[in-house]
Amino acid sequence: MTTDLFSEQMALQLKFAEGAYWLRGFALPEADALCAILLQHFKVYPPQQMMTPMGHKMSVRTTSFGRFGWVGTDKGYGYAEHDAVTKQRWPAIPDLFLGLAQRAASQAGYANFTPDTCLVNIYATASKMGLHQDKDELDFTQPIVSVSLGVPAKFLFGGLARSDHVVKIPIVHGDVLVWGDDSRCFYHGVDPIAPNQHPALGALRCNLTFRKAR
Ligand code: MD3
Ligand code: FE
Repeated sequence: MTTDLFSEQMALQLKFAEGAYWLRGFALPEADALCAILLQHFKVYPPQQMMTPMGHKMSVRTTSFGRFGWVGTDKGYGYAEHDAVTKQRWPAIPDLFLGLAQRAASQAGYANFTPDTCLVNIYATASKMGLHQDKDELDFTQPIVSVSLGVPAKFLFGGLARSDHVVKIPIVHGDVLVWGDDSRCFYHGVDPIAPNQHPALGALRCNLTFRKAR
């Protein structure tokens, strides 16, 4: 019975900019399993504080799945096939993750989403991400799918210019956002995470972003 109620809620879908969709609770049916896989993954592929292009250490920690992962050291940054610290390749994107990302993309109207990377950003209390654009991928016709798990966050969403008006959207555990078309290269960021507790992830927020890098 509860599952039926959940399916009703899952239908809540908001288009909040051209090409951008907020699928509230879309990942809730898989959320516990996603968290369990992530916690295992962290033991073998430890999340690292990457360097920004400007040489600053990020407050967020990052690890990856897929053929490509994100690397940011003082020697350079971008998508790579090996981790800069451990020299390992990353494991394949789990089918559960891939299926979820593709269903979210197709729900938002992007039929042939073929991500080759899943970046995992881990936010502790006070971690944040400054306003930036995601422009290191080759094919901007492919959307970006973001899955939020753990404690809530305020997502910052601007426009194509850094000076464009920024709106804040409250993102919770299980929310999925899809960005493509006109919004694909919009400025975005995350406000500092407020102290909070989540049953599966404690004080953490984990964000999965699925992209086609190459
Ligand atoms: C809006 N991560 O890793 S994901 C990132 O919550 C990043 O960890 C944030 O921004 C996080 O680069 C936000 C959602 C996201 C991703 C790409 C976008 C939002 C976007 C591209 C255009 C507009
Ligand atoms: Fe980004």
